[in-house]
Amino acid sequence: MAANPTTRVPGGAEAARHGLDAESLQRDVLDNLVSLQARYPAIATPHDWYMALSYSVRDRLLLRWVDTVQRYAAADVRVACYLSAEFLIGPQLGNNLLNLGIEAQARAAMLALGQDLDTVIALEEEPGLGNGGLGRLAACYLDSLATLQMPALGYGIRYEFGIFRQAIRDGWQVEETDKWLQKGNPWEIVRPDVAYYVNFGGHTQSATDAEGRFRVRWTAANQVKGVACDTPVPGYRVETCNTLRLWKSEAVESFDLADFNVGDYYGAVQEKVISETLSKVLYPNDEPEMGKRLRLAQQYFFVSCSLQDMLRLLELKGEPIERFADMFVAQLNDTHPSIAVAELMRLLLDERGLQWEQAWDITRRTLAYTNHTLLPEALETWGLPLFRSLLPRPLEIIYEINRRFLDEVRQRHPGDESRVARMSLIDESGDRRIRMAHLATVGSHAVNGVAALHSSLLRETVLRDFAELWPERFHNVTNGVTPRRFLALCNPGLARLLDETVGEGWIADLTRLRGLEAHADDAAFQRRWRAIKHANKEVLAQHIQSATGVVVDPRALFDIQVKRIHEYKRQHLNALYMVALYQRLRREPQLALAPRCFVFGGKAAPGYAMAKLIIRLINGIAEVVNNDPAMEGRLKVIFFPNFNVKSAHHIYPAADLSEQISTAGKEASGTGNMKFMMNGALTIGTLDGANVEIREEAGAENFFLFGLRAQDVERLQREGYRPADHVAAHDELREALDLIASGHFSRGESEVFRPLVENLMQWDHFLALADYADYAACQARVDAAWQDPAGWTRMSILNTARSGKFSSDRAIREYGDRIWSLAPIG
Ligand code: C3B
Repeated sequence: MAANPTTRVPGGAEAARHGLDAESLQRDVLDNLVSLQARYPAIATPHDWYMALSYSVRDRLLLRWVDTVQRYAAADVRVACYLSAEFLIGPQLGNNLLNLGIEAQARAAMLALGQDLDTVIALEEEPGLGNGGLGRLAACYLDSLATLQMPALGYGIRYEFGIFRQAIRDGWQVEETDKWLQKGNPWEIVRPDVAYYVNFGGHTQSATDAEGRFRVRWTAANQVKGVACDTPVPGYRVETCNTLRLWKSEAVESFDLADFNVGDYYGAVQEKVISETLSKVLYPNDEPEMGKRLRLAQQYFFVSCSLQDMLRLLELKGEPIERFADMFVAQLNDTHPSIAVAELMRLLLDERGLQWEQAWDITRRTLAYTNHTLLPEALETWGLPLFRSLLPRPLEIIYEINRRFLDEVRQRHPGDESRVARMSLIDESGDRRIRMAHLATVGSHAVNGVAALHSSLLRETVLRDFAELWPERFHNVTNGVTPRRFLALCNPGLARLLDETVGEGWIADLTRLRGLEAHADDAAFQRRWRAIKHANKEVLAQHIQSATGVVVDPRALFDIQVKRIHEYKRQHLNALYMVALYQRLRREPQLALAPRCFVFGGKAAPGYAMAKLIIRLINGIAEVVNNDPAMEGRLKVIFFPNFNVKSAHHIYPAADLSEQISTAGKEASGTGNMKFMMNGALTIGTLDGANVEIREEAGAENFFLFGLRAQDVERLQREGYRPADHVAAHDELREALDLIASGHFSRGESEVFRPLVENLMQWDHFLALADYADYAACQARVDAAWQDPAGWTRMSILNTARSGKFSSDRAIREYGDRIWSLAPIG
């Protein structure tokens, strides 16, 4: 990990102006403090120092950035465009210092200026431009693409307000606006000259053009301008610096003027307000009924800008339109950008005058689709009236795609009209809706799931008919996470030990961690391993205390579940177990159970009442347990507010136990599970998502497995599941539910948790009660294993050692080989 500045100075000129040594950095920070922040050191605020340092780091990225863009423009290479409505990139400064290899120099420079680097880094606002797993995955992939020196661009939306900030009041989640841009964003470069217009509403007309060709003209009711806002994405210790290009919406000036000239000043202002609202706010997921129209407008807006940008880049390369798919591949991150199928067709047909067959061939060769969920409520569909009123021309194109596609289905399966209805891009069963997953599948040359189990379930269930029709198009690419941010950056203590033990190469080749296996039983090595974990737990304990006021003991087993709050993820299963444990300890104070600290973190969608009630329950349990003197030194319960990338940096390295307890078949992959594993946590989990592969890699003996399998879940639900039977059969479970229902955890108000308890007793859609007994038994095995420190440490070391597969570098190589036909050009 030691910095090696000499290999990273691209040229003498840069070396002179923006040297990577501490002295040049120090000089630039001072310069920037004055010239950009208009401050001198004596009166500079900590934030001024943050800005001055960040600009100095950005300057050091610029030459690489400009150079990379030039290389891509000149080379005859395919560029991967990652289209995603979310990029949860997390704080940039620390990561950019790491990737440039100048952390030590920056530390020295800041010290010479009387500033502490860690304090300055901690000031950065989190760019929360995503909800959770899907958005963070996109950010990890950008890091790997740059590190592997693959030509790539990220395309998304520059939300003015990212995911809400979560505060906890009286145990309830309260949402606060995320004003991440309030103090400016030093990483962003706005490019007013890179801008496109996007149509909304209005009507279409068909006519024959001068050459006698059939053309459609879309007369829009409204146009919005998208302006490019770029963020540099430097690879780890390489010259490549890719681009994340996010679109900000603006009103179209000429529209305003036209209205203004006819005297409709307020109308003009109104247009402007609507246009500027488009990229205002990120939609929290799991909210089926909210903000529909604006959400669809956002999707079309960023997709159209991105595709127009790709067409412009093709022209800059001097390539003809026929070569579009040779020069670009666009990965659709879930269905959110799936309107790209219709929009690319529209641009090729209406704007470039191509014939249908040729346009369709280009479109299909360009696009590829990643599915991230099988949950029916999360599969996007849009009602026809809404779609038509906003996007009349894309809708016509979708109809025509569907007509041709269904002809193909009918030819293959004559007379099978129920298959035709199942596969149609339009769901005609109720009010007619467009099925975006079908649109994405039909318009792509490759479709993939995000873990082996998920990809097979995808082929067997949601996209079964499509997998039958085009088996060769279906792939699996198991997710991965970047070891730069989620190991090297967030766990520097462990990173140093890894450097020393297996050499520094692990950061760019995570499979080298296998070299740790030889040390798994070495007592001295184990002691160092435990000391590092302990130090990380002390750091987390401090953060916990300042966030919640609760003091926790780092010697306890840190049992952590951090992720979005959702019934399928089953935080309530964990909560039931805590209540049972609490009862046991109250009843039998002598029980030889290891002290445990349960930590939860995660946001609930603002409109998801049950998820918010689960947060309230965890906080209710925390309040009772943490204030009960009999639980002192035995049990602590923490809800860590506002879990985000920034706080994740302290959480993963401090975990002993990683809770991955979703109902089998429901979690597509999970990526938090991988971050915990890398940092030496053991997993308690179901056979769901990537847990299956984590267990395979770690070895069954180093993983705490429990619960129903996906096929059991399916059978149980098919045959009629009766949750009450499980409660009747398990005293401890019944008592836990009774205690919750009694108001014990809601300050005596027995009404508060009634909806949760009743829902479990009657429906329990995610089989928490069916899995309870096995989960509790598995937790007892965890307890026993923890009481043997040498055995536990061995398992912890082996988990880190065998986490190599879960690097996003491996995942990106697979996308490159199997889906994009894309090689590094480093
Ligand atoms: C998530 C899934 O829920 C996770 O299992 C998966 O690991 C990640 O995507 C990344 O693939 N997901 C999400 O965060 N948001 C969605 N809308 C759908 C899936």
